[in-house]
This record gives sequence, C-alpha cells and structure tokens, in this order.
Amino acid sequence: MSDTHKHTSKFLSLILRHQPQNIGLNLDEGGWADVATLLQQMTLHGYPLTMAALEEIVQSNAKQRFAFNDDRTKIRANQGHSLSVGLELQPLQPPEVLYHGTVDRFMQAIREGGLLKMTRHHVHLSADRETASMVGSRRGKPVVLAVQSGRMWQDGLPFYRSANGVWLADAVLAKYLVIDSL
Ligand code: HQG
Repeated sequence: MSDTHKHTSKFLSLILRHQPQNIGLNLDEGGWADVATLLQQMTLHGYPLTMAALEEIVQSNAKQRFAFNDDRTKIRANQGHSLSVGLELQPLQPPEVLYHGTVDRFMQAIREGGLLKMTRHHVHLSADRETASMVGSRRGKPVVLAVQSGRMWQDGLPFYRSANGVWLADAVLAKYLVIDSL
C-alpha cells in the first residue's frame, strides 16, 4: 500500500470508529456510513479519496479493518469502535484457549480486576500467541495472557468474532487468565 493510502486508511479508522463528526459524517445504528458522502467529506477535509482508492484500501488492509455492504453503497469498520454501534455479532463458541497481549504496567490491575474493555466495546482476543504479542508490543515489552475461553463458554459467558477474525468478549475475570509468557 502507498504511503498516501496508509495515511488515508489511518484517518478512516478514526472516522469510522471514533469521530465521524470530524468530517461531518453520520453513521447509522449499525455503524455504516454512506460511501458517496464519505468520499465527498474526506475530500473536502484534505483526504482526497476516490471510489477506486477506497476499494483498494478496504481490500489491501492487512487487518481487514473495513467492510462494504453488498452493493458497496455503505462502509463500516469491522470492530474497534468507541462509538456506540450495533455490529449484530452472534455469540460463537470459541477455541479452548485465546490470547491477549498487554504490558507489565497493567498487570496488577488485570490480576485484580481481570481484562476490561476499557474504551472499546469488547476485550480483544486472538487465536494465536503471535498476534497477541504484536498487540502488546504496541505499548512496550509484551506480556501474553492465555484466556481459558473454553471454560468461560461452559460457564455461559458469550464470545463473538468480528468480520475480520478478532475474538471479542465482554470481560475476562482474573480466574480465567494464565500468564502465558513474559
Ligand atoms: C489493557 C489494535 C488495566 C489491555 C490492536 C490493553 C488490537 C487493562 C489496554 C486492538 C485492564 C486497552 C485491541 C485492566 C485491559 N486494567 N488495563 N483491568 N484490562 N487492560 O487498545 O487489546 O489497530 O483498547 O491489556 O492491534 O490493546 O485498532 O485494546 O493494553 O487488535 O485495528 O488496556 O486494537 O487494532 O487497549 O488492542 P486497547 P488492545 P487496531
């Protein structure tokens, strides 16, 4: 992806997850934005964007952060919102173990209160250690926690998976956490 596309893609994350009002955009209750309006408003606000460029950004995004609807008249972020949007996620049985990447400075709070969703809609988990380690390393030396997701599911706690494959939970109590590696 070109640097211009990367720059635009980052801004698009901000707009579609957190602050659509920054460019005068409205999201509907499902988090969808009208594509024609988005192209127009992005362009007006210094991020010139054509349909072809948007399609390339959506398709080439390594984490598949964005999705179009069937006729490509609407677009939304697949997860990561701080805005209140209904992604209509269906509960789904998780694998026995999922992973969460964090850093040491949060560990005391996590040992006491478990994993909380903080400013997002859900706690984000991954099926592999490597992804969790990468997520943790955004903040420093990563600490990877194993989540006993199979036990949680048996205990009646729901899990969801976003369209781009991120596992989501409402919270993870400390009793379901195991420090996997330091
Ligand atoms: C921590 C990026 C204190 C938690 C990434 C994390 C991911 C606690 C931070 C996705 C806590 C929240 C999500 C507690 C959790 N006390 N700290 N009780 N419970 N935390 O960014 O999982 O680029 O909201 O460990 O790659 O780091 O946005 O969540 O460090 O996939 O697509 O509080 O965001 O993807 O941070 O990252 P975040 P996350 P995107």
